[in-house]
Amino acid sequence: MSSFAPTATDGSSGDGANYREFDDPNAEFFKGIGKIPLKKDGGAGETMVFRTYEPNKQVMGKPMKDWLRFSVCFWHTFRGTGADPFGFPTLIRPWDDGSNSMANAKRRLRAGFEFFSKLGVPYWTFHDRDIAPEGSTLTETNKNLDEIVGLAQELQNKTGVKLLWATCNLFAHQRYMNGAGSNPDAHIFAMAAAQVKKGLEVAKKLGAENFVFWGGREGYHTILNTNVRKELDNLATFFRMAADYKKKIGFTGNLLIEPKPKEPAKHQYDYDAMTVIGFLKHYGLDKDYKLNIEPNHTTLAGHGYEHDIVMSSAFGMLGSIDSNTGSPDLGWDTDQFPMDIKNTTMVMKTVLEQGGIAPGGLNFDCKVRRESTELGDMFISHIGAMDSFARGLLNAEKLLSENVIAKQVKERYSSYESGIGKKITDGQTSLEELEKFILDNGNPTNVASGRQEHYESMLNYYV
Ligand code: XLS
Ligand code: NI
Ligand code: NI
Repeated sequence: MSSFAPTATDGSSGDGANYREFDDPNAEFFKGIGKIPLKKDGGAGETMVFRTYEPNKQVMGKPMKDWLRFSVCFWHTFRGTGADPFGFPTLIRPWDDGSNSMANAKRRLRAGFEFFSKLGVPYWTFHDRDIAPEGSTLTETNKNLDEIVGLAQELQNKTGVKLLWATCNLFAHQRYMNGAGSNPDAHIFAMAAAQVKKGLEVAKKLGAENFVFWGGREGYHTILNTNVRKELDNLATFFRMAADYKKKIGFTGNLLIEPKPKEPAKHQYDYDAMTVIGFLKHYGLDKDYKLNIEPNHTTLAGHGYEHDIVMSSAFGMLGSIDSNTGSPDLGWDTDQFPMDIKNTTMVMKTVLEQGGIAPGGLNFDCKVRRESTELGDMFISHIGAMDSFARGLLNAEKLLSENVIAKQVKERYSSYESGIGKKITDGQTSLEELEKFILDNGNPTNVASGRQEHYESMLNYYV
């Protein structure tokens, strides 16, 4: 979220370009890059073309684009600077003067919409504070936001790019260092609530199809100073008010919670999918919220890449996906572009099995590496990830339509389809009856092989 860029004072961005030329509403930001074409036979060296993603190709009765519903996130791609705790920004964009001015915010937004259009994604996502600078009072902040939202509306209408989801940044400002909806101070809780109220209004105005809550600092660093039950009760109140206000203003998008186990907080309350589902059910919020799953968070929680996608889908709670990946050898949220076809195949298998992800989508909550400094890298990264998901989709289509794996999984559970197994499935038995079953039928002897390697080999057949 850092906007840690050098502030130019002379209107130049350091590479000869003058950022003021981008104040012109007709300025072109990505000169020399046109609409990204499909070129299946370009060879390995051509990475500025789609090899597999064909938005209108029919897959299981729907165009590819309807299964994938790609989205670009504004925070990484237009606010990321490559700065890290050890070094200065490396991603210096010619239109960005590094300032927090409204003029800079407008240039970034125009650059964003040109990028979305040339890439050919149907959606974008943002945090309130990504797009407009915070003022010194809530009134001033909301005024800034309204002005930029007006421009966003204009650009959405002009390009046809839609808003997959909006969210509030309730973690970057110093006031939120101890949390937002779980903050020990009621004044800060109120500030976060006011921010979410405005966020929902903005989401409605821009036709957002969802609204996301990621609880970056909803958690604790030491249990010694923390009343966990109080914080969780308050957090539930926070979510309940948001659901009520959504209904009150007639915002029809889905509300989504994005689990993450840690970073920045040591322990985050929204640890993983099952934790969030349990929380929502405990507080009676499960009809009002679904989940936005980010696989890099899933792996940080110590699970396999697709685990939270599968778990939330199994409970009808998979609302959207922040399709990125971590680095298995680094223990933090590296937010890399998903390039592993096995991972994308597993994700798309679940998406196909549940009949689609709408009104959610695949949002690229990903950032180019600090060392990928060219403007072209912004495209190549997204194109590569879109093609990876397109391939995953085609693999999953084949896997599901051949029905080999599903048939074998079904067979593995077939003992629950009749006799005592059917009674278990229907919840129509008891410990006494099952004891009698064992006494009559003897101990189980034919313990079947789990055949893990067989299943792994079958998956490899499709990848
Ligand atoms: C951070 C999260 C964040 C959310 C939106 O780790 O992934 O980017 O998606 O607040
Ligand atoms: Ni995310
Ligand atoms: Ni993340």
